[in-house]
Amino acid sequence: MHRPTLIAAALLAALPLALAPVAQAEEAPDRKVRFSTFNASLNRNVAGQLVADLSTPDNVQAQNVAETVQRVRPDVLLVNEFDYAPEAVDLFRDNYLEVSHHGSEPIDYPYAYIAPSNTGVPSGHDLDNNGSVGGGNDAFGFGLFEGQYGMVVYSKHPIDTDAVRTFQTFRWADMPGAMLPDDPATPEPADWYSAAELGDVRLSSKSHWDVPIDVDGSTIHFLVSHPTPPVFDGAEDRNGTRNHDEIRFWADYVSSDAADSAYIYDDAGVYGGLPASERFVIAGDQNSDPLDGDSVPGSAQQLLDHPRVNDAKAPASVGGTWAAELQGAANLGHESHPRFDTADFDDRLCCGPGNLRADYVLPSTGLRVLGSGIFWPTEDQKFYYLTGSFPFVPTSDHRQVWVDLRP
Ligand SMILES: [Ca+2]
Ligand SMILES: [Ca+2]
Ligand SMILES: [Ca+2]
Ligand SMILES: [Ca+2]
Repeated sequence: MHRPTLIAAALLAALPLALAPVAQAEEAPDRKVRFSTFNASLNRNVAGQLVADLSTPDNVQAQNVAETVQRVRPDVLLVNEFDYAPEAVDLFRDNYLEVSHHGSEPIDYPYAYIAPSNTGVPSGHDLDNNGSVGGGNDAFGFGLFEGQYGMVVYSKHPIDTDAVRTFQTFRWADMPGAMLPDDPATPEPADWYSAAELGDVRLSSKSHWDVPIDVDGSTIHFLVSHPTPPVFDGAEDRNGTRNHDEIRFWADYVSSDAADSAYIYDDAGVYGGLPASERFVIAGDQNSDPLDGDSVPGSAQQLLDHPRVNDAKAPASVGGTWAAELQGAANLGHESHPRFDTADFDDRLCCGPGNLRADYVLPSTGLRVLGSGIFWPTEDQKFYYLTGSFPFVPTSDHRQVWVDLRP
């Protein structure tokens, strides 16, 4: 209906002023594909609530999520924190994405992919060692019900669904040199989990998916996940170590040395990683800032410093710097520059890590980066009502992140 030039002009007019120069300087009228990740907080407290909320067009938070996506207008999008419910995929399209909000242009995604998540799936073990079995902490991934905090991919380009690989059931202990947590109360190393538990414990707190996207006739592998936050545990750091290894999974998967990924098997039992000839984009809330927060040191660097990953034009925003200065407290002790922050967390020194770079879109070195950005307006910019400032959270505590590539 619209020529690309008109869409680009409308987009530039719609973007906050501070973000526009990124797109303006880099925008090419043809041959551009925008990959994006957004932890949208479309999780709910009980099973079925997300479907109920999306069954009408009236949920204000879902409207805000959809409008954010419409303002950023990615071609390929990962949504983290979207409770697993296949019917919710269409409901979000029909009642929110394909509807105008505050004058936004509706957006169509003809293709989508969703699959089950480890969250809330009972493991049958006492994984948090509190003396009883059951509840979110003893599930294969933390969740109050099956599929809470899941994820979904939307795309304007065809998804090769038959070639998708999922790694939901891959066992943590099958990763060579896994950073298995240690019970500090016993002399034996790496013994937080019993041998029986390690026979079942899965690496992925949600799932890891390799989703091949057909962009103008050639494939880009969209490698998506949502590693556990490295907190909500004890001295054994079972979540910190798991976060590290969930990130490591993709580092091994894309290694140009096939020996590094030979141990990996998918849910269909097929072994091996991504051939070195393939192009990819790693995306998702990795729950790990390179320098700040509670990660095991070096966790994010496994990807940022990877020889096959290009982070040279890292997404940034003016709003991240503005928010860190306004909110102060924990942010004052941070080492990462706040323009790279993607999440507006609790800043109080008692209670939270402050703002972090948590959400990443990381292309392979074979893809040319045309531009990138983070949707984080300052208070005087047009779309501030979509992001707010902690503790005012109208949409999500995370910001949408994108990278533009020459396919
Ligand atoms: Ca327990
Ligand atoms: Ca021990
Ligand atoms: Ca904050
Ligand atoms: Ca920060």
